[in-house]
Amino acid sequence: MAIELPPLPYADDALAPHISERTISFHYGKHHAAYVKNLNGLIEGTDQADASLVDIVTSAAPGGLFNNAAQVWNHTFYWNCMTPGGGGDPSGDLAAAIESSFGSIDSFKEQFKADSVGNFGSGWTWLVREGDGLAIVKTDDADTPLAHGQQALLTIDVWEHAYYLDYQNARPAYVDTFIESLLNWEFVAQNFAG
Ligand code: MN3
Repeated sequence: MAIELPPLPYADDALAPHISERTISFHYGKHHAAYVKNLNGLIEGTDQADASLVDIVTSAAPGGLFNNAAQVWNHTFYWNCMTPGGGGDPSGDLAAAIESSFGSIDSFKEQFKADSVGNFGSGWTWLVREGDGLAIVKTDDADTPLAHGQQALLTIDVWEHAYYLDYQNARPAYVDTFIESLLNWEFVAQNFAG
């Protein structure tokens, strides 16, 4: 059974003006779709043909199979980390865990922004569960916490294709907008509770 491109959790234009329909059409419709297509080409006729996406990501050696599988998983997770009318602050147990690990919600946001802006080249910045607490980690290229036994709670895609059409080289403005206007804290809370 082939790996499928999951539908977006909102309409193509739902994140505008922060992330335009044009960015979504390339990022989801071209980049994400291409990772799915490439992955299916790589597993077709192999003993991985019926494997789950998570099994492929966690078992693949470094290389094309891992890169395409991880990028499929990372992007699906990323789309869910945003929602129209997002932003604001977390609440409940998640808020308490963030305050415990980072001092305050604002400190978390500052560190997440600094790490996202400072992630050199193409990659991802994540909030993950680590031991009894939470941590911010950066990954390069297609790499993903899933491959390192860490539970992802939140991510931002900082590859240029995620923001170049809307923000050009102004990655800090994209990261600010992600945190202030798009971040889906409800999804983060579900992951935290799961
Ligand atoms: Mn991307």
